[in-house]
Amino acid sequence: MTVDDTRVTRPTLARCTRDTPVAEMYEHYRRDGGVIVEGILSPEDLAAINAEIDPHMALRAPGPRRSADASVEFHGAQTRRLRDLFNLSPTFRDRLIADPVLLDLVDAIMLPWAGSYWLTSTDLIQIGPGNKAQVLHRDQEAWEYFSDAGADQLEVVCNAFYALTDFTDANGATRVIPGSHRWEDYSETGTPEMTIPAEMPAGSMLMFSGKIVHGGGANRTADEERRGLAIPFNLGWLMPMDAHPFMIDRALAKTLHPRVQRLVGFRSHPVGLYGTNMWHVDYQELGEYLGMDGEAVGGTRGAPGFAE
Ligand SMILES: O=C(O)CCC(=O)C(=O)O
Ligand SMILES: [Fe+2]
Repeated sequence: MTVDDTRVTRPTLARCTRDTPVAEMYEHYRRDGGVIVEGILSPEDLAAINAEIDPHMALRAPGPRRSADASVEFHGAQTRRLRDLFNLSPTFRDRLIADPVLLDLVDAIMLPWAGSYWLTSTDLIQIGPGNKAQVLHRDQEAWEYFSDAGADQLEVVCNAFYALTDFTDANGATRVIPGSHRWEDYSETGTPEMTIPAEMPAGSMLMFSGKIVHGGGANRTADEERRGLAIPFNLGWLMPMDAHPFMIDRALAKTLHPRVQRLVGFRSHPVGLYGTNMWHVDYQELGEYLGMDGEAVGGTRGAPGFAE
């Protein structure tokens, strides 16, 4: 398969299913800056996650809560957000985040650039009726330097955005500008007219690049809540947002899949410097030091088949 390297904006995003080969998903992602994977969650897992989240969401007021929260334009005045999914949802921590289809796709995106990657955060974003469209942005702006560096540099962050309810144009489906990862000038974030809604049925996932312009859509319905789950991943040598090693109890971490343990800081990160680990204890692999069962897995720079 060859990569279409034109700078022409495509008016749409490709749709795959969880049976589509990951290499093909990745090709779509590279060309358009994002790809939709329909039905990545089973109906059972979707229902279980929603049921686990419901009681916590019911207690959460809309709008920013703390001084450290983003501005109201970014957070959303009628938007409820919940972080800390590892403690709130067993189905999230044991199934959604440990899904090899998800992690193989993130490997394809991130490993050409670093030996490992972190889970940046878990962000449940429930957009309520009347919420205005979110300000258009690129997620990599969180690591300021990269936006000045422009398009021709590495992938800093990719965002796996799960629809936990149906995403429609009317209820606030994420808006994206396909192809905006290839723009010359990253100070440009386009206009709302250039965006398309990532409409998708509940249980689907939109994987999009930190370089693509996007934002939550306006919820123009009278009574529909749009529930999404953002789980971004950033390169191993950049700082993540959520302080997971301080949020997840060590006993709980022991129950996680080894691939997931590393995402949240309970395993070392292999790097290219003569086989050295980063995030270790006196040269000992962190998982070993902490008594995590099983082998540290994955994390080879330039996963086979996905080299540039
Ligand atoms: O809620 C959405 O659809 C997008 C949210 C988003 O892009 C963000 O908060 O960074
Ligand atoms: Fe975003």
